[in-house]
Amino acid sequence: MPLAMLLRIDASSTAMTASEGVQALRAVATTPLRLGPDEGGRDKEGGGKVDTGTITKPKPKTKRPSLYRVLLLNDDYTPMEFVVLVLQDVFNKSRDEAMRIMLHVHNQGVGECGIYPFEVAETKVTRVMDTARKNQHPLQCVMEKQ
Ligand code: TYC
Repeated sequence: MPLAMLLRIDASSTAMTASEGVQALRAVATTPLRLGPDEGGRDKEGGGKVDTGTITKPKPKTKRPSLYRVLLLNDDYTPMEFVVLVLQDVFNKSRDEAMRIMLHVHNQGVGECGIYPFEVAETKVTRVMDTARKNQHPLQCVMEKQ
């Protein structure tokens, strides 16, 4: 409530009784001060926070995305050259790195092609599975949460 209204000191004011005056002064004394940003938004005693009426931007909360490992599985039928080409094309590996990963999968049964955020990993798995199916190879590709 504006001070002028509480104290009835505006043009349309009428006489105030003593108890009205005391009430008005109490209201002024108990109304929180609206402090500006340079006053730290704290009351004069340096106590708790006071509503400054200032709208501030909420702090942007950034979350790092969960990561997923994309794995190739070995089988007895998919040609080695096909696996190497998939690793170069889908996972952007060099010829040497693609060969290394393919041989690792061939010998160990499973191997990592890369680690990506969920949607990137999902897209890569889909691309591998789609090209394998189109070429009638049983190659399997899966993703697992890191
Ligand atoms: N084991 C396959 C072969 O001997 C080659 C192969 C490698 C297949 C890796 C799948 O993910 C794979 N032709």
